[in-house]
Amino acid sequence: MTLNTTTEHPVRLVPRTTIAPAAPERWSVEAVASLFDLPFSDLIHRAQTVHREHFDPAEVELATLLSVKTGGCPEDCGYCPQSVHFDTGLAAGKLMGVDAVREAAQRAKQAGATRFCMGAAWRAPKDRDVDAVAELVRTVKAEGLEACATLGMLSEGHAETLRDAGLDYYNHNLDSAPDFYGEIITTRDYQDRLDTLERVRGAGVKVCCGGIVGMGESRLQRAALVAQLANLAPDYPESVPINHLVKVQGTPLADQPDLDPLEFVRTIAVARITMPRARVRLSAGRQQMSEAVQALCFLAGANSIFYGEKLLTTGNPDVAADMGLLAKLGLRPRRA
Ligand code: SAM
Ligand code: DTB
Ligand code: SF4
Repeated sequence: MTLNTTTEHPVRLVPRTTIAPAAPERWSVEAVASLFDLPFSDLIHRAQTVHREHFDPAEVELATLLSVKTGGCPEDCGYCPQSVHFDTGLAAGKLMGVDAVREAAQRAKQAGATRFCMGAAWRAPKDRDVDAVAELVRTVKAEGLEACATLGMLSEGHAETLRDAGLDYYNHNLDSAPDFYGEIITTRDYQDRLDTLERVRGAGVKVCCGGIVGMGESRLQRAALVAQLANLAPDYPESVPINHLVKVQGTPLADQPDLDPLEFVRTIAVARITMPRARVRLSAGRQQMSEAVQALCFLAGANSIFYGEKLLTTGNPDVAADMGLLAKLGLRPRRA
């Protein structure tokens, strides 16, 4: 068994024929599934080893979310409280203005965040929406924060407009394995998502792309999601949010049975191993998770969290609780 330190990914600790990609930079679903199937301690050891080769294991990125345009979305994503197809009691709003966004960014920075992500419940923004968000991006950048936006599908020129405003990352998730996707969303297809990701890459904006775990998918389908992410061309995303389904009353997934928390930890570890240089974000669902499970996620290679008491529309641990948890674990926030 050799530790390959010359090629960056994948780092191999086991013979290539057993658990390694089929070709350089390409992971087969079976190879990813084999990682999932490892004994837990072997999986965590391998993820830790990869993590420590590429990152300071004591450092965690703090990213704050703000819903700049809430609700009223025409898509039917089965997990989402913001879809018009489901009655979740959420009031739809208009795009927030520059002053309110500046205040939120200042508060996030004051609390220690280095990254600020703006989410909008659009299927696809119009040109004028993108121009308005570009102004919000400039506002966030002026406060000395990294800027990320997630606005739905982008059309020609949109990624360039956002890039020119200073956008660092565009978030657009694959959400699930291709063969599970149709059970969750019918109003846009997998290829639409891949097309938007290509536009983002093409404009030179960093890609933030991940998915949701716990929607009723099989382990093989979790492996297929990770393989899709790891195989994205020309490279895997710089930032990979792994969301745990937040069950919201009124959505079709409200009564989804709980996923074994260790399976969520495994997903984080497998993402870390297959995408060694990515920021792997322990994303939605932390409020419903024990501190022990979150600690396992950090051990498995997560090095970013959403920080601040709200995600987009649902709750997140408060700042004091997160600072307490990081201190308990000897972790420290990434500096700007
Ligand atoms: N409307 C845009 C889109 O879908 O591309 C951007 C905002 S959308 C809310 C961003 C992501 O949030 C989704 O792709 C999904 O991964 C995540 N998300 C939404 N609702 C969630 C839930 N209930 N639990 C976990 N993740 C969720
Ligand atoms: C991502 O992957 N997770 C964030 C962010 N990208 C935009 C959103 C999580 C939303 C959780 C449900 C809610 O609060 O509405
Ligand atoms: Fe709309 Fe995004 Fe929610 Fe889907 S996930 S319903 S696109 S806001």
